[in-house]
Amino acid sequence: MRSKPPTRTPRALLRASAVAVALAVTVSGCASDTVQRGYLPGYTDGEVTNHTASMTNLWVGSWVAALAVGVLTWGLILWCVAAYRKRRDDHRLPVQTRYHLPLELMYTFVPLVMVFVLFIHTDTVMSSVQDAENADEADLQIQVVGKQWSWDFNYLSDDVYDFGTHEGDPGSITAEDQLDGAAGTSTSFPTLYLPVDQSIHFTLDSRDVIHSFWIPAFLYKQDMIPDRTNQFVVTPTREGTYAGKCAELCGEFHSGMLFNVKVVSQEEYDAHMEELRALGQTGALESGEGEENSGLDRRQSSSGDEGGSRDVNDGTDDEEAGH
Ligand SMILES: [Cu+2]
Repeated sequence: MRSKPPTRTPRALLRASAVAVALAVTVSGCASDTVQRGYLPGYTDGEVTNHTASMTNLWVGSWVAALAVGVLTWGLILWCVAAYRKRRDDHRLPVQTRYHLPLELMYTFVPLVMVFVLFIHTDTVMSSVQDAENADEADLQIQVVGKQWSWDFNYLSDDVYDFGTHEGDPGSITAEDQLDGAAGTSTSFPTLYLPVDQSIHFTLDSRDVIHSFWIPAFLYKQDMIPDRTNQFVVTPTREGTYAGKCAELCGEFHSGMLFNVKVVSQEEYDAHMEELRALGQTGALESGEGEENSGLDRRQSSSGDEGGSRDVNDGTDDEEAGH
């Protein structure tokens, strides 16, 4: 390195950056769908909800902006290291820059502008998701109640409800377990039905501790807090079955607090509502805390005796057969 003329290094750097830029352009041009989505979950045949596109754009845009700032910063650092390195016959202290007002103003305002731009974009997407003004005009009102360690679904617009029961040790296989519908298999999880292309206003509550309602494919999660109701509005746009889970460490069996989401046609959704009505699950489960709560009683009784949980497994098996 030392023997090379000093102009070589900047030129080499320039060439390296040119190659990097060319590579980036090539890679982004033929990047797979997964890469273009910034590795977020998604499908090639359509967006999962009316929000997933804007969320993906926000995510990818933030990374591109961060990368651009990073490349510029790393480039300047490397350039300084190379261009202003100590030469063999140079024994003087370099120029020391202090109290340089324009530079310090730049250091202050450039990050402020960057944070502000990120904030504006985040706020725009967040407000469109929470959509508090249009909550009442949504096609459907659904209340989800988190509990240790399962979920209750109140289909308020249809005046029916469904409930999940706590799986003792999800994923474990004991002698009592059967292969079909055994504890911890996906058929025993509660299933939330949503009609495709209908706007749904979710209200989220908790019976006991803080949970978090998360459907990874919807790219959104929100906390469920005791004595406080959170809400958001979403329109599922792609039929399919998706996984849902609790995203807040809520106790011993937090990892088993799972549910399924089925986005189905309006006819299938109506049929499922009729199934729940036929099971006598009309009205809504209370969402507050307390022993008198019907949902909690149900959960305790069904997790307490073997017959109760068998009934629930049968119920979910029927749903599976119906799809
Ligand atoms: Cu939880």
